[in-house]
Amino acid sequence: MAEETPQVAVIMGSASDWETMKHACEMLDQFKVPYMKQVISAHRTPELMADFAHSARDKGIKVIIAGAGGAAHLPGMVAAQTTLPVIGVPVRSHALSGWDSLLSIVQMPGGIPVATTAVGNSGATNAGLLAVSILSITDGSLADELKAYRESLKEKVAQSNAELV
Ligand code: RP5
Repeated sequence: MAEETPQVAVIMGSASDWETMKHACEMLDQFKVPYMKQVISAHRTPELMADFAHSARDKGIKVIIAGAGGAAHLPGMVAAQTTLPVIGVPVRSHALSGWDSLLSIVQMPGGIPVATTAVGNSGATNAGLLAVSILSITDGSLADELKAYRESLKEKVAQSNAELV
């Protein structure tokens, strides 16, 4: 959806986060929400992170999804430099299975919020859905599509029950 102004920015601390963060992008693709994706590291490219955060709103971005692992400061540091909603996705780390990522993203001191999801792929999927949900506040057709998506989940449960026999 590169031809339209991105409404969501999906950023991640490393290319190694893509396997997780692609699940957020898949949801945005499914709902046809224009988005951009970029590797921006809080500790390797701090100036780029600051430029991105300061200019995001002026560029038309409405929601930022930020994924990172380990000492995962990207979501919090971006949130510190923008008033846009920031959704943090804790990426599963090798050393501590994502506990480090989760705790370093979720425990923001009062004043600078980061909406933190579950660790890993489910968290990234839900970050995409949460971004769609935020956009649906002012976009009725997205709200309808979200309703239809929920119905499809319901139908899958009914179908799986039918297959239990
Ligand atoms: C963080 O360190 C990234 O978000 C990634 O999850 C983790 C490991 O990065 P790489 O060493 O794979 O580049 O900055």
